[in-house]
Amino acid sequence: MAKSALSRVLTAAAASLPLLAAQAAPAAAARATPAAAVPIAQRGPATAPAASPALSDVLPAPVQVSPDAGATFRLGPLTVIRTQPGSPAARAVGDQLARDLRPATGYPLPVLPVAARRVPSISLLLGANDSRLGSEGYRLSVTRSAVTIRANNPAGLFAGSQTLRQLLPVDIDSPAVVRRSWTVPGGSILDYPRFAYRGAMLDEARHFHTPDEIKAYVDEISRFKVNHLHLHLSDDQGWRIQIDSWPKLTAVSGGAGTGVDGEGPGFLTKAQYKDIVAYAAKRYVTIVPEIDMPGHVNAAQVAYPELTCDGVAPPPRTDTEVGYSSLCIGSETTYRFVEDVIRELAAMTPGPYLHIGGDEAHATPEADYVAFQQRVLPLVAEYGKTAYGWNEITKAPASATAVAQYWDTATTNPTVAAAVTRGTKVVMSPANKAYLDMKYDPSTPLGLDWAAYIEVRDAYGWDPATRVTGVGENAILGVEAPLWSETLRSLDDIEFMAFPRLPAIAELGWSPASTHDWASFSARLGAYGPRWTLQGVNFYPSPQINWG
Ligand code: IFG
Repeated sequence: MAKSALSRVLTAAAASLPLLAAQAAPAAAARATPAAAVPIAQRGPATAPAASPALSDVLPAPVQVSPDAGATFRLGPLTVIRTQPGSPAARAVGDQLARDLRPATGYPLPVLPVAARRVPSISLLLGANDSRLGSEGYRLSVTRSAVTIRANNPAGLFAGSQTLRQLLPVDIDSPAVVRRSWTVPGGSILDYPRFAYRGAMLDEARHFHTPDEIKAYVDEISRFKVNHLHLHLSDDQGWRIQIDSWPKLTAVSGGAGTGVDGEGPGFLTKAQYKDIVAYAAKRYVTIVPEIDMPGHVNAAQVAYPELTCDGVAPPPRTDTEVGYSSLCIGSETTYRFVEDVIRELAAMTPGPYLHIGGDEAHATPEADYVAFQQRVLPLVAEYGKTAYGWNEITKAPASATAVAQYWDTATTNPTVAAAVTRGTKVVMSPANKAYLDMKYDPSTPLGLDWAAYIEVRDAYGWDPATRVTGVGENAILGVEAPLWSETLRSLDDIEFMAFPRLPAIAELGWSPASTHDWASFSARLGAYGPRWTLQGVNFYPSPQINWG
């Protein structure tokens, strides 16, 4: 290679080195005891380098994998990450990939719009012009000299880069340099999602998870191609998002003493929310905010008694009861409040969905509930968003243009099935399959058990398209794994309940039904475990899995 080309690569490499220190990992900042990068020598007995992954060792399972054993790619100190010329979004994906690969390899991995010939390169290119890929799919090809990810959109490049990370040896997830060969198995992968919506949910109301904890969770869920994070921002125990026109919502119900057992204080300022939205967007995760109503509103009514029918503020609640609160359906103050909240939430949310809750409105008479939804669901559309609510909203005809989140444990629900015939789309979150706050088994120290005990195999062992009578593949927008926080207090607690079950839900949302196979999934999950260990993720080592 011409000296000038080599010197250009090395110069770019040298320029990129300061970046190494610039990235403060949110997880480290979020943990009670920062999980600093432990130098190799102090990490205890060196384990033999784990076997390098096979091309099919990917979570979620790709659509099509074609190994070529003779075409192993070796990542080296001269490797360059090349991105689609003229695409800042592709460049951003390349920069993120470089940040993810530099700590363990110690390589500069410069990100350039071009790569000189014969320099080993990882290329992230657009213009795949392949309709099968849709907006999130990709083609990955690995030869001895190059790794190439092609997609129609940058989201596909990000998805492909998450696959690539899993094709490198487990040590790639070490926060400190590991001296070893960095191989990628040869061959090609064609991949794209089954469902458009693959979501996770954090309950900010029962316990306020900080921005750093939320960002750490975004990092972790995006590795499994989860592309939505639903934030449950209000409930009986707390209000967790700044609303300028109703400032006491956070001043009174976001402060000290709020949350379950009074241990969940805090709220997101608009600046923090905006920062989380931007952080998530870089990982192709769309934030979905939820304000739960007309039930689950005690915290709002503590702050604003005028939101009750008798004008008397209820006492703050720090217990875990549900179904006792209701907005005053006949009062115009209620609808001024609702519209103000929807307007401000829509203005700070680039994503298409506003979740307006709708669950467990046991203190709202049925006719009032429907009347409320008939007024409020269209309001969401007026502010340019698609209304999203728990499946009870399907009692209201206005839900025909909304998304219903199915959390029922039953396999039949005539109201939802009827709504589907009117055009309602469904996100599947059956509480006895997808609720990550359910205990794994009776011995699990955290979580609840009202819906079911959910071990990994239970979370994996269902098909969203056949789970509910009358709710078939075409009605399903996707899946979501809610994590309620009544019993959670830290990022470690979030991780213990989310992993390893979240990858199961992620695979149900991304992979073709034809690849659904417990033996394959559990083997791939077992091989993934050591990556969580290296990252310091506090996952539950389920006895159902042979951990690598
Ligand atoms: N049901 C409630 C949640 C939460 C949950 C805990 C929904 C839609 C039980 N509503 O799930 O607020 O308390 O598992």
